[in-house]
Amino acid sequence: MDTTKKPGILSGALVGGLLTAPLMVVLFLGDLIAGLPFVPLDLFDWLVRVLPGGLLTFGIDLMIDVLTVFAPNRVNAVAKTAEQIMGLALFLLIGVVAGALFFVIMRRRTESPGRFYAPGIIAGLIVGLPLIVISFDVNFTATASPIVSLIWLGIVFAAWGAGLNWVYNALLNLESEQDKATDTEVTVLSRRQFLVRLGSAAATFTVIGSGLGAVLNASAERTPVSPSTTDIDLAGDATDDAILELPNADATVQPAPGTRLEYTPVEDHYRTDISSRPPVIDEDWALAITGMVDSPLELTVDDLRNRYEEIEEYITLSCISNRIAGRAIGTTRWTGVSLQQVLEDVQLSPDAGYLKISSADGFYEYVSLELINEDERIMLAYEWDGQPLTPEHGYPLRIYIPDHYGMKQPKWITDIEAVSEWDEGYWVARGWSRTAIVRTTSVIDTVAVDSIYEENGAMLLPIGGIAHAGDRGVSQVEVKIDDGEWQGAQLRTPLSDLTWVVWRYDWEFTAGEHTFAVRCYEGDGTEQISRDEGTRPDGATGIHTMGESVSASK
Ligand SMILES: Nc1nc2c(c(=O)[nH]1)N[C@H]1C(S)=C(S)[C@@H](COP(=O)(O)O)O[C@H]1N2
Ligand SMILES: [Mo]
Repeated sequence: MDTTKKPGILSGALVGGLLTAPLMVVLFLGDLIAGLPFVPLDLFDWLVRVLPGGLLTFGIDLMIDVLTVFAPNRVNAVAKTAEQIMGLALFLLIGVVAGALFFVIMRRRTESPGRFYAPGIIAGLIVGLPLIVISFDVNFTATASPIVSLIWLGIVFAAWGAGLNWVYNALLNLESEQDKATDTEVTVLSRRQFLVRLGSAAATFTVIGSGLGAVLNASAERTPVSPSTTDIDLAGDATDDAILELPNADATVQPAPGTRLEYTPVEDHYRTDISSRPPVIDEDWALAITGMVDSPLELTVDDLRNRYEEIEEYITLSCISNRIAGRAIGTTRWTGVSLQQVLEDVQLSPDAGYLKISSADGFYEYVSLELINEDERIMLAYEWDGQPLTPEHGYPLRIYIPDHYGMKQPKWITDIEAVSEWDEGYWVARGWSRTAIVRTTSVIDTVAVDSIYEENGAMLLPIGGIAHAGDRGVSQVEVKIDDGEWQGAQLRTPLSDLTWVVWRYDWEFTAGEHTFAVRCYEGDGTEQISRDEGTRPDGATGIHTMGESVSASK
């Protein structure tokens, strides 16, 4: 038969794509129903781990830029979804390329296609094998046993390859039947008809399957999630009683309308993870403290609660990749125990210099014992906002280290190992700061043009936001309007000396287009860095400015 009439590279690409969509649905359902690995997200997570830090940062920055254009106020919320979509798209692309290659190779074959789809099954396994290896490497969410997962993935990829083979054969047979008819137009049409039918079957399966998945997912999510039973009403319509719960309830300075919430609801707290989904934690989880210690320990959360004094602190956590005025910063109440106390019980060897803290998702970081010995606030935390940590935020245990960016503070801790030598932690190895000390920044959240008010005959425009300097405190915030002088703002009593500070400045305004700028000083009077610096490697610095048009009518 004339090879030009055999199905070619484009049909292969199309068929590859059409079969990969249902393949993803099958994998997704396997995950939901039986805790089997969901390879597309594993593929993405694997890339995140192996890409060089610079390239990865470039990619993340690009994504944040794009999201900032489309969803400026919800960048963090949307970012995870965007990552997941990229994982699916990449997986689909692999299917398309594999389909194209398969058809190209099959065209070259001279023997007639067999009935058992051996070439397809082999192709499916060739594509599947590296993906299975990757999945086993980075998947921390599958609960099925590895052997079951292996068999499942082998079968699914083989079936996908057999499907490719089946479609190839079918297209080829259509061709030869049409050869007898000698009417080329009919030939083209029926091949097209076949592909259209295949496409609608694939689409139907994909839609129904993902619909089913969505339903299963929703019912699965509803059950275990603990409602936030906090009695602090964060929406602002709290009863007076509830407001008294916060330690700065008697603060006289109120946030300017439009300032971000001083106490971040856990569900709105930013997330930065190396995985698309939180790792699944073993039911018999216990923290293991090992290495250069005389008496290694295994501690459950209950052990921690019962054996050590509980400490509680209002804390602002921020990500080193948070941009000036970004939302990758949040404040909540942390509960746990002092790491110093716990370490007393393991009898560290005098030669131990660092703790290597490892997590259920493969993340790890080194903390120096010198730092731990001088700071009793360093906390193994099991609660946020008075509730056990959520799966996203590190259940069952995470560490808090004052004055450091989040990248130094593992969530989902499984092991603490005392070691003699320092080594690079997960993000340090990828080019980020070795020390990751929080940099001092201030942000304008609002120029409240809708809340202009009159006081003593003057019309005042509230301007406000936050300033943050790790545990060094904020002593002063200043605002500059257009080319005016820097003016002192009012500082609201913070929730603690480990949180951001809410500031406001009530400006006797003039109508028109204005530019607003803010800067702050640390507790000891050190001025914040005003030079613009990007997030990598040490965290962003610079003066935040904002333009706003103010009209006199309001
Ligand atoms: N195990 C683990 N811990 C981790 C991370 C992670 O990916 N895995 N991300 C770190 C980073 S970069 C930050 S900023 C904080 C974010 O904590 P959050 O997601 O609870 O806000 O967790 C840190 N701890
Ligand atoms: Mo981070």
